[in-house]
Amino acid sequence: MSTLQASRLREDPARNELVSRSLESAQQCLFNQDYGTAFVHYLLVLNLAPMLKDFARESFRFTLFKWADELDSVGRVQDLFNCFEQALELFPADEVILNSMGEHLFRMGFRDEAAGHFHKALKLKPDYPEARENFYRVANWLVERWHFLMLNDRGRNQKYQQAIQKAVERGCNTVLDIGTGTGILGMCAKKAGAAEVFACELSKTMYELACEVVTANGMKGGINILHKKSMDMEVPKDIPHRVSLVVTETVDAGLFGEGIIESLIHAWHHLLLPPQTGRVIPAGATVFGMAVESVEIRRHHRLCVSEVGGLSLGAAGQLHSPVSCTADADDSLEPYTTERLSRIPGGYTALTEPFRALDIDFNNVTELEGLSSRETQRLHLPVTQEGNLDALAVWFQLHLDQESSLSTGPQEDTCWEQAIYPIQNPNSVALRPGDQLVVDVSCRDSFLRLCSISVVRDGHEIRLDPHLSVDTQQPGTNPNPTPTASELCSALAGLQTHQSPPRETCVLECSEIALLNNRHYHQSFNQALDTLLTGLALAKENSSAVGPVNPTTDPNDDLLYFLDVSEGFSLLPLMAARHGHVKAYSSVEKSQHQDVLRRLAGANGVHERRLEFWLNQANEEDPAVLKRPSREKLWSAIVLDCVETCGLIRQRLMEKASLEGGRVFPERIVLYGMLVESDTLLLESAVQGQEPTLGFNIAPFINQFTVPVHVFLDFSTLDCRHLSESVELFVLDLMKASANYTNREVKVRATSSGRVTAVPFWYEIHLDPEVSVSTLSQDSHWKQAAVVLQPSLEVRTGDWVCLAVQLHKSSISMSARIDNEDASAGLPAVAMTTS
Ligand code: 44T
Repeated sequence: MSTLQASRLREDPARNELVSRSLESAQQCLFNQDYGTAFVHYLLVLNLAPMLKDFARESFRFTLFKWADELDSVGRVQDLFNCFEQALELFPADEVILNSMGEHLFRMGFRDEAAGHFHKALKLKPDYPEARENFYRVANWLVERWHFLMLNDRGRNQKYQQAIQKAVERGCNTVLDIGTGTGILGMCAKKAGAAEVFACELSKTMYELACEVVTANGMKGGINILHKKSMDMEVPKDIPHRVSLVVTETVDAGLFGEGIIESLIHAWHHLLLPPQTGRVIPAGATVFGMAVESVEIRRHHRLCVSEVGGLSLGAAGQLHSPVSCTADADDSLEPYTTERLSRIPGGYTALTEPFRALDIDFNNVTELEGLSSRETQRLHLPVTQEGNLDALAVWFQLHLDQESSLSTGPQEDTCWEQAIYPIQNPNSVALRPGDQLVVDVSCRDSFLRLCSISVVRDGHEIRLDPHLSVDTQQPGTNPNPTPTASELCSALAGLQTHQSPPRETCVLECSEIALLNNRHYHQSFNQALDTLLTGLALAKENSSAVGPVNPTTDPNDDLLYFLDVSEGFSLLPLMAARHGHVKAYSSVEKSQHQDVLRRLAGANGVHERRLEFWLNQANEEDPAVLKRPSREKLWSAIVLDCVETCGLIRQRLMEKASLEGGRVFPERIVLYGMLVESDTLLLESAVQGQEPTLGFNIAPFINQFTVPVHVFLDFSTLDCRHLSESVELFVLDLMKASANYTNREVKVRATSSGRVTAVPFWYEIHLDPEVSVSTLSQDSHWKQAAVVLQPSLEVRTGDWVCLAVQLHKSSISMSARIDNEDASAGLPAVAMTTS
């Protein structure tokens, strides 16, 4: 304590007494690990004597974090956040506290709020690596990546601008931009000369961005931006009077997913002038669909294998992805997912011509209101191409006005993805020319729903989902009652249906389904497990042969303990348990998923005692401590899932790797990368100057949310030029977690001239010295990631590029420079720094 502080304290003896006693108590409690009491004492001290803040900051933070962990572990969420709020009242600009609160928020699923905290922490201290890493992980939620794509799509921006300009010139003088994003359409209206422009945006981050952007473009007074959902707006509270033009692009790949129908119905009733005087851009839309074959869609949405890793999957029941569009009324699953078909790995085949699924006029409120009560429309689509029915793909044309429209189709060169309605029949549906595919189109709870009902072949109609209660008899088809599925199955060679009674169904994530479908992955694990378990069993036999024999020993004594700490559904414990003399611990949490594993255990001859779900046993006092097998001191083997589906190393991997144990699976992962030139990656990560955004200054604002690592990349279909061979970038030894280096410089030779804009990377996962799996393989459930270099680097053929790779905790960063010196040896020079 400084003498100044000491002298100030002296001014009020009673208060000083209280402060110093409380401080002492705080320190004592801290020493006794009574963090709750220590925290209260610190709060008192710092509120009474703010001049002690600097002195006590470190211990206060430490106390807070410890206490928060305790509150967290007993589920006292509200208390936890109250503590953080009290702490932030005392230290509003403390980046460490902000970051830590962000981490708690994130873990509890409050991603937007978490991101806000990381962003604040980073603004306070731009070189704070923890906050930076955290921010990069969540920036995607705050400002979704499609904003960059849409803003970079000059064609789209220009079409909207022209339509808006025409409308304003024809007398639409008051404008509301619904879902303004960065404010671009509102600015178009203002620039076109609209007298009054209003804009609303429901996301807080986007609203704040729009305000910054509009100010920077000198339109602060000209556009009134509200942080509101349009449906919560009223005249005159939010806008003084009704407007003559609503502009909006609140549409997703499936057109209705952002709620455009509800927003427009509300706007027509409350915010817009009556039709003729009032109008909407876009004026309407036409939705198209098409049946497709795609291996990539198939392997992510339904189980395509009956056996993996020596396990028969017959007893698994019906497993499907969380994306499902059935005729069931109370179907709460997402009806579609999205893909950019032009870039889908493995390509796709169109099995029908594109068909018109729906037309909608946004300027007709009766039509909008009638949409959800429109009768289901049944379409008969001629099959034009032989192939497996894997999905219906949907896109649309947005009619901005009479003359101009935008298309989101698979053939167009746009930023748009298509909506994908996967088929989840347990058996494949082989279509051939001459067949008719029967599809129902309806519009329920604001989603367009497309459902493949049946296939008509040679006058017979065969249902794709035999549990449907709808009557499939159609004019023009066989007038006889629908034959049973099995009759038709034998009659219609090649077209199979599911014949068994309803089975247990269970939903898995798309990546979990793709993993189950990955034979090679499971085979590799099986091989490595075999080697390991045989080796361990032999070693055990040898040691017990020399030791004293104890006849009372528990038979469990000679078991090998196998722990799988993978997140998500995993068959590995079951595969291990099948090897005899193994007790396997699975980290699968959901009871439905545990049931599937239990059924599979039963059907594959694994005794139920040999498979346990360790997360069930976490004890009350300390849920984080895993109950170890009582006899055995160590795990014989621990399995880690090192790489997340998105292509990043799993967070806290090294902490998991240092669990006491014998063998760690995998033992080593090797990171590979390649220099590439890819404009696509640039367009997806940052707005490229003012040119695409019609001269408006938007880039510097939204680009604050640029992240240097692009995830969920498909390197196999990325539009890019390879500027080098692939090169080993980093090795992570999981058996010796502490021995890893954190920085490495790798030299790589440019094989072509060009501009290095990115370094895509992937992993070779070494299970043992002989067996490895690559996250780049065709049937992998992993995607890849790429570091986008800022700025990019010009190279000429033969140049040596020095890549400095850094691994901080589990996040990778890279920088590149040309380094043509010392390359004479011909071998890549490598420098490493250990942690
Ligand atoms: N993504 C397209 C969907 N909003 C576009 O908060 C295409 C996805 C996409 N604000 C790859 C490529 C693409 N009142 O900021 C959002 C949203 C806001 C509203 C106020 C309302 N009623 C709403 C409704 C939405 O509007 C903004 C635009 S939504 C556009 C969605 C490039 N993946």
